[in-house]
Parts: sequence; structure tokens; C-alpha cells
Amino acid sequence: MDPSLCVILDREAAGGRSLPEILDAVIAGGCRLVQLREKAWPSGRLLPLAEALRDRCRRAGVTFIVNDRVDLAVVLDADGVHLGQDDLPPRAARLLLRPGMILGLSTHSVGQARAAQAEGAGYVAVGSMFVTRTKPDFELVGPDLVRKLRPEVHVPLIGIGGITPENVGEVIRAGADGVAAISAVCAAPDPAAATRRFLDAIREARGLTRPGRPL
Ligand code: 3NM
Repeated sequence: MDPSLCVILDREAAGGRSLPEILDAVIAGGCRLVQLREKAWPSGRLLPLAEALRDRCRRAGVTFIVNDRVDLAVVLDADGVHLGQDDLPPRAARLLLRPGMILGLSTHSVGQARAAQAEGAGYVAVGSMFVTRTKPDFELVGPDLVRKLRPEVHVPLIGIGGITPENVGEVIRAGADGVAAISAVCAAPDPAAATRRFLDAIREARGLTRPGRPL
């Protein structure tokens, strides 16, 4: 599994375009890891859309993660679930998840990232790297937190928050194995081209450091 670029599909960022359409574009652009993030719709309304996205990911061999909704992740037989600090704690989520499902955790400090690793996170997301309009209550920690965590976090570290093809190199050079992005892909006029620009910039930044570590 390739953690280089996690495109987070978020209806609110998509400007009226359908998420399956954006997903097709990011897969065409080379993305191998996708997360569905839906903050407004109740589960019953979300389910058919989530199934359509899961089916497309399966056909393409792309890893499919569901944000927040452990129940939906299980029902969909998704590859994993992504949880924030205010969601179900990892121990509780594990009671529901199938064995082998990836548990990704959002963190904003050294302590939270250490705890995430100790609790068996499959990857640790760290944010916010930069100022973002997508998450109004973001905590700006910057690539410095990735740099601090790198020596002690042995699962993939994924930077998130305000990341674009222009600034992604800073996050990779700080030691991140990959990054997650919402608006820079979902709100881009051409999501496939945005995905390619991200992957090119990540490869270029790694050329100066080391290859990413697989999930
Ligand atoms: N989590 P964009 S920042 C969902 O800091 C999310 O944990 C963050 O959206 C964190 O790529 C963020 O548009 C928003 O900035 C990411």
C-alpha cells in the first residue's frame, strides 16, 4: 500500500461535482489511497455514495478508508477507518473493526502521535502543516512536528492541512512518508492534473531524501 498521496474526497470541497467523478480523475492521475470524509450527511444517505466509491476503488486496487464512521467502514468492508482525537478511541474502534482493517489516527502533538503509535495505528496523520480553510479549528503545527516525530514513529507519517503541489516538498523533506489533501485536489479545476503534480513533487522531494515507507 502506497501512502504517498491520500486524496480525501469531501463533497463540500468538490464544488458541486460528484465524488465518483473526482475519484475517477484522481485514480487516473495515479493516486493509490483515498479517504471518504463526510461531515454532514447521515449514514443512511451516505451509504449508496460510499458503496459507489468503494466499488471504484476495488476495481482499481486503490485503498479505501472511511473517515469517522466506524459503522460504515465495517458495513462497506472498507480497507480501514480514519479517526480524529474526538472520535471513538482506538481501543473502542478495534472492538468493531474486522481484523486487518487499517486504523489511521489524526494527531496534533508529540504526545498524541506517541499515543497513536502505542495504540496500534496503521499510520499517523500529523496536522496542520499549513494554514487551511477546510478545517476552521485547525492547529498549526507545521512540518517541524513531522521532523520531531520522524525518529520515533515507525509507521507511515502523513502530513495534512493546507498542502499543495507547491509546498508538499517541505513536508516530505521533513520526513513524512506521504501527505493527505482535500481542497488542492477536490477543488482543483482538473483533479487528475492536480494529482499528477502532487505525485511528481513528492517523487522529486524524495529524490533528495529517501523512498517512502509502505503502509
Ligand atoms: N485535518 P486541506 S487539517 C481534515 O490538522 C483535516 O488534522 C487536519 O484539508 C489536521 O487539504 C484538515 O483542504 C483539512 O487543507 C485538510
